[in-house]
Amino acid sequence: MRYPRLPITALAFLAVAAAAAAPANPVQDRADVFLKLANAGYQALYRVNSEAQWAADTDVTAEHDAAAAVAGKAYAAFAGNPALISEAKDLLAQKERLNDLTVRQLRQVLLNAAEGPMTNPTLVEARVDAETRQASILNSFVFKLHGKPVTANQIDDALTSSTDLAERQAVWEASKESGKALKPGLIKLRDLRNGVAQELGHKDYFALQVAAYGMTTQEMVAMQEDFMRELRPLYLQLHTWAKYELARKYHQPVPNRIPAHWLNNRWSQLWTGMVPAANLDDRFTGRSPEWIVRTAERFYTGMGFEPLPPSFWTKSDLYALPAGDPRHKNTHASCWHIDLDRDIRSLQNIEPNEDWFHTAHHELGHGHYFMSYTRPEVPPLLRIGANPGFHEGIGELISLASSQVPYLKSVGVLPADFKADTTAFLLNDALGSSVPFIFWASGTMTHWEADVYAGGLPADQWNARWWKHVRDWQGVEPPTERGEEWCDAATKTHINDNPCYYYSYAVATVLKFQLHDYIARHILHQSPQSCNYADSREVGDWLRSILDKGGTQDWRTLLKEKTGEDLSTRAMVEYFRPLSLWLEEQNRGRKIGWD
Ligand code: X8Z
Ligand code: ZN
Repeated sequence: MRYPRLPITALAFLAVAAAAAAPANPVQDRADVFLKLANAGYQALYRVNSEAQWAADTDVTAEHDAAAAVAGKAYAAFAGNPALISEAKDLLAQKERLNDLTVRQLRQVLLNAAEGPMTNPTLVEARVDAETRQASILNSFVFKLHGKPVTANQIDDALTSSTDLAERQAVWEASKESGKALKPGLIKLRDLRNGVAQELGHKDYFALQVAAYGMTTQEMVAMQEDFMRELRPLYLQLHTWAKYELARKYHQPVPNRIPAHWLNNRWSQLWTGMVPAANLDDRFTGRSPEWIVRTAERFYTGMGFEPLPPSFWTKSDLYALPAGDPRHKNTHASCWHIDLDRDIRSLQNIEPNEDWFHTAHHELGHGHYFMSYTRPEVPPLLRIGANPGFHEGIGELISLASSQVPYLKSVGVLPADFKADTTAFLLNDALGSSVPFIFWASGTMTHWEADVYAGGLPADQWNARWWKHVRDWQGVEPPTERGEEWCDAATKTHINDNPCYYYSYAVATVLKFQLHDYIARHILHQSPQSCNYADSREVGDWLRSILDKGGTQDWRTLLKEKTGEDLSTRAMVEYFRPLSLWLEEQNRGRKIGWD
């Protein structure tokens, strides 16, 4: 196979033209010329690649897979071109003569190149093929329960509603079948991903991903452990409360760790549905999936965000397929900036329930982030979040805002005369959206992927290590022993298609409380536990002043400038302080924790 090469002649021509202008700063001018070409080529090939990946993710067929692989290689041929790499390196070696925006773009050129460095085309080709194959298995996997096909939504619905522990265990076990099918591809991909990262001097793929934060693996893991240390007292109280509550519900003795199939989420990442006084699922019955996503969009436009373009509504793939539909698509949710311009699409499987209500708000957060930084001042290479956690955090913030009682009343999810039990809502919020989530994201997911990618953990220890992390960090255990014939980590979408990224969701969770705290106290002058941003232009303006920067500023500086703080769990701990006091009262006399 031959790859298209960067048109070196064009580069040389532009360089000569720039030199002829007798510039005052020839290095800056050379960089300007280079980046003009690099941005244009990047945007063009990014679009071609996204279109092909979109088709493959929303309709798994051999033809779409083949096209996705070809497009992935064409993109790498440009983004990982050796001429591009050496020019970016050469210019960065003279970075004191370049402005900050230029340096940031050149660094991004190298980060993009490291995903498919064409200094080693055989390796890149093997990676693209293996990624395509893995996505195809993931996106077309058919779960079976008692021998019959079930959708991921049906699995989640059964775990939300069934009170029969034997049935819950059968459903939970059915949800783990995909891991077996995905393990061989993941073993291959671990080596290929590490290989591409090492080609440009990164230690491994985990190190390449955390480089987007300007951090090392050790720094990122330490930061995640700090989050958990600071939130541990609250988590232990919640864990204790939850296991007593679940033991009562299922008429079982109180366990030390919580059996995974007692919780409603397949990975124990969110502990939803445990607080009847704050359970909203019935409130969505009879609503249409379209209402969910239109209501989410209203939240953003009400704050003065420009509406998503008409093509969002015609080109997105937002709704669940019925069981047995011949089309297969990814069962998770995502939002895509197809052309780094105004072609923005979301892939979801929306059904009218609380989970999808929050997910729709989350996804549109990505969409409005894309819209905000798509402007001439932000070059295509920097049409990214301040860091990946910022991108995840905006949707999480709006998801938090959309779960507050005054807002739910304003959109009719709750009746106007609804008397909220504030403790129940706070408890539901902690369990269902934030606190156990940190121990899953910062604990299990981050540590397992660091072990696998940075630590080179042998594949015959993957499942044992997975459950060690689940037991140690989350205080959860499997219903029965899980041997190495399983690969329970691989049942999580991101382990396959968004590797070494999940700590970004923990960053997003911590960040959402910081942003929310600032908005509630300094813009709205309301209580963080009960405030309503709906229709506030002032909140919208403040948020847009963060989002419209894209990747043009250092994330730490931006956060400090906007909130006066460094990244910190302070706001999250304070938000739940009233709950901590309540939990200590409820748990008096109980054994706290699992050790
Ligand atoms: O994957 C997502 C989004 C897509 S970016 C729906 N989230 C994580 C997950 O579902 O595991 C949102 C929060 C956690
Ligand atoms: Zn997201």
